[in-house]
Amino acid sequence: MDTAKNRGLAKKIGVAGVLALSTLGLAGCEAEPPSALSNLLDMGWPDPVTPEGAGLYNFWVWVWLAAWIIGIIMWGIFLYGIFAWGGKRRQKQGAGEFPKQLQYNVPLELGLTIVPIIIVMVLFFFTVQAQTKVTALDKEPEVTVDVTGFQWNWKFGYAQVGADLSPTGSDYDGADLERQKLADESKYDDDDVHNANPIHGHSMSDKSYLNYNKIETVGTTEEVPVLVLPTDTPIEFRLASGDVSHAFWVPEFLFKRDVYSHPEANQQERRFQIEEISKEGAFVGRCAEMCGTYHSMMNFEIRAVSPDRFRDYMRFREQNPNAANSEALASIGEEPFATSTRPFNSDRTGTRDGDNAVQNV
Ligand SMILES: [Cu+2]
Repeated sequence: MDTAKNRGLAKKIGVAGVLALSTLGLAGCEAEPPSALSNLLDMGWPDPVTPEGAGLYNFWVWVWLAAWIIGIIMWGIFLYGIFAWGGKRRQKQGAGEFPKQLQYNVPLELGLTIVPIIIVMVLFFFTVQAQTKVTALDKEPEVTVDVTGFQWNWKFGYAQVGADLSPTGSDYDGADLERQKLADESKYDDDDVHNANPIHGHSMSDKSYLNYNKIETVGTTEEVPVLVLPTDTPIEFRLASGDVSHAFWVPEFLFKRDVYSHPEANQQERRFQIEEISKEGAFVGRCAEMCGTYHSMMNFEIRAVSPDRFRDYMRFREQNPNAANSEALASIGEEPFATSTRPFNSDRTGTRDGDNAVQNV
């Protein structure tokens, strides 16, 4: 009789495990959860604007659902155990002090070992799937952007633009060879410099690894850099740091990647790709690696515009090399300055009264 009871309990736990697992099993990272579920379970994550972000978002919501289901089952079992087998209740029933003890019940113990292992394996499977999607370098980017983080701002340059979007009508190569040559020359010190070339034979002021482009957008203390990108277009980002470690983070991409000077020396990849930005708009970007005093003010904005307007923007910038980015934005009917964040005065002098917000921007 007792053995039969034990089997019953083991069976119930098994069924609960299978239920939780099949929910997970249904939940590929591609499958979009119902929106009511997302609103309830996304824990405040922003709505993604890239397919890669959507993959992460869906995975996040499904994992929360699985966690809640497993949690509720476990709490149910706890509470049942506490109330059904409590000492007082058993006393009233005239039963012995302890309920049936279940140690050394092999099927139960096997079940309680195998079910969590399967849960972890399923979570791991979908984690790898989502991660592979986000880090894949399998798109053919129409636009390649060089991102350079520095204390405490960003520089964005257009390295390559496909013919369809290019200001010239053919594949556009944005490398600024003149400045690149100057940068290359910084690799080695002159022989007469004291302690020349100390780091792997390179100068301490080596900047040859950075990319320089003809069309660049550089942030300043007064102006948040606005990186203009086309919607519905595969884009590649190449990250580099001019000094310490930073991190490129666009909350609406649900993605961030560390920005290093020499990521390859650390088995890191400097490139990442997105299949597209699926809607127009202004999306704030931030530095997500504590990089010094004004780290928290190291903001930027991605302004996603239609491919046609992107082409017009590129043409304006190509034809007006001395015009400000704000003028180019205005020329395609966009807000000239960042709308998702605002600049912060990082000049130490004159800001001791705590009034750091730059007005009138
Ligand atoms: Cu930073």
